[in-house]
Amino acid sequence: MSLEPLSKKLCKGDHVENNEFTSFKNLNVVRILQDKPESKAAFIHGRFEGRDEDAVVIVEKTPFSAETIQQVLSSDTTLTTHHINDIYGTYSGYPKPELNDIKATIIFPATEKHIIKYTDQPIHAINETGDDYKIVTLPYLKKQDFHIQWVYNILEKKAETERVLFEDPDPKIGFVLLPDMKWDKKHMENMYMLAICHRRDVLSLRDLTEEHLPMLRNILSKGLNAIKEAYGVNEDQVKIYLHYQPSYYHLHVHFTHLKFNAPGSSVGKAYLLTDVIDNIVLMSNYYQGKTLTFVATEADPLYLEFVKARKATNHD
Ligand code: G7M
Repeated sequence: MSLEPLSKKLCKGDHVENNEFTSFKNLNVVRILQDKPESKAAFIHGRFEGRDEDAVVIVEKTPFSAETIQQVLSSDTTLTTHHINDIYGTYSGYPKPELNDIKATIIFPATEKHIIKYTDQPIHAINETGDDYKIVTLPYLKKQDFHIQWVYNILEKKAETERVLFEDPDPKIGFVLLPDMKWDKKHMENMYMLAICHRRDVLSLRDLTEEHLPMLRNILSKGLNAIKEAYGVNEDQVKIYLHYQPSYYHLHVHFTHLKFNAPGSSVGKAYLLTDVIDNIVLMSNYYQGKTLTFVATEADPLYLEFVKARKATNHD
């Protein structure tokens, strides 16, 4: 299969904007990693014809919008009948292509980790104590490459510059606020913004202490202000949280519309920023001692580290 990049293969250090596709031409589906009928999304492992690298493609049907619904419900949309019974009829409708868009996310080249991340698998809850973090999680994280190019591209204004909504450049308490790649910016009720801090030495919630309170409060208040000014969404309509475990170990905060049931916004993953601030005010080392429960897939290397560590302890 082949997706056709506009440019040649992206090289290390190349400008990221080059890795752009104009169609799905030549993309071969290797495997459907996950099919999610409830969110009308599918996660695909693909490969370009004549290329060795893997691709992960996520396709999602987009919601209807008030601006275009009249055009969808017009004579341009042809209908084929499924069933008619008295006053009830069901049909398949075929709106014009421009009204029938899908959101596509393309990760190319995709790593083994991406493929594992998007593969449907059994999941498990892990209760990670403060000691578990020091003995199992942190050594595992230290073996990983902490370099997160897409994050540094944003912070260094090499990518997504035009999407940045707000920036506080302060190196200690500053951050960049921009739309999460999951948000198409068309539907306000799916609003999904990301605040990425400028500091590079904070891996996750586990590292946070009272030293970080000024940064956390800054992200909370300036993030909410910027969202209200730009999108007219009030602070009491925004859910603000951190993920634990995150996918990327450089501290960032999620801002989503309260009406949006965003992936990863529920118990077992999301920690409200206001709770985080309060807990740290009560006890500076709260997140170094607290048992944190997270959910991991069976193929997640961190889950496997925990299985190994638990086995070793049981044998002691
Ligand atoms: O689980 P974690 O807290 O690490 O979430 C990371 C978030 O970053 C997710 O909501 C992703 O959708 C988002 N994200 C990931 N990438 C690779 C990008 C990107 O390149 N640009 C933007 N704007 N968001 C991203």
